[in-house]
Amino acid sequence: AVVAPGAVHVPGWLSARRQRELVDACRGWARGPVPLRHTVLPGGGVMSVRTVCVGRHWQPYRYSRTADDVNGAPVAPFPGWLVELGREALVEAYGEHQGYTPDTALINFYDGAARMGMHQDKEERSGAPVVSLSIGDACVFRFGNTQTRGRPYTDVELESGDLFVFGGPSRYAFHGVPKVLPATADPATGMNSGRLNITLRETGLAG
Ligand code: MD5
Ligand code: FE
Repeated sequence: AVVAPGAVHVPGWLSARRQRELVDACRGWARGPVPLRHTVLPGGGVMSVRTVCVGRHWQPYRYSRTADDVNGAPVAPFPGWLVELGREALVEAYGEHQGYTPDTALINFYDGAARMGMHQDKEERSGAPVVSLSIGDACVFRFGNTQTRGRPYTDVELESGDLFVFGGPSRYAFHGVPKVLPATADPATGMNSGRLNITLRETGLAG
């Protein structure tokens, strides 16, 4: 479903097997070289979501090669199979992969109480689309506008296996996750509880 120009939601895109493989890969990255952690914002706020990065490390509000705000370690390399997965996602959403070459995955773990406030993703030096994959508990995803974090916005329920691609005019829309719907995960996906979200990005950061 095209939710807005460039914003495409594909329910149930990931097979159960692929969801399990992604959960396993994310659990591996969560063990190191940089541990899963609650990001601390410059004002002292602590995000309720726990995040680990692959390829490049995101810290408020820039990308780096090393996790300077965690343990200083270089982040895990971005695997070729995730580039291929990103290209498959673009073909599904837009009919062509557009040369998409993501270099970073941000992996967010939401427990039942975790939320993400309305924000824009502006640290990437590339206007390439962001690919979002959801596994585990369903959530309410709030897709907004490019001008303000308030209305108008559209609430979309994202379920395990869903693909969402944000490109074109939707790339810089405000968005957030106001609510996780607890106990909606199918354990067959590898997530017994909580929500896993994987986003693929081209950061444009050299090296
Ligand atoms: C999530 N993560 O469900 C979301 C999915 C984040 C984040 O927001 O920054 O880690 S990414 C949704 C997204 C990305 C880029 C642009 C737009 C939405 N958009 O323009 O709506 O954990
Ligand atoms: Fe975001």
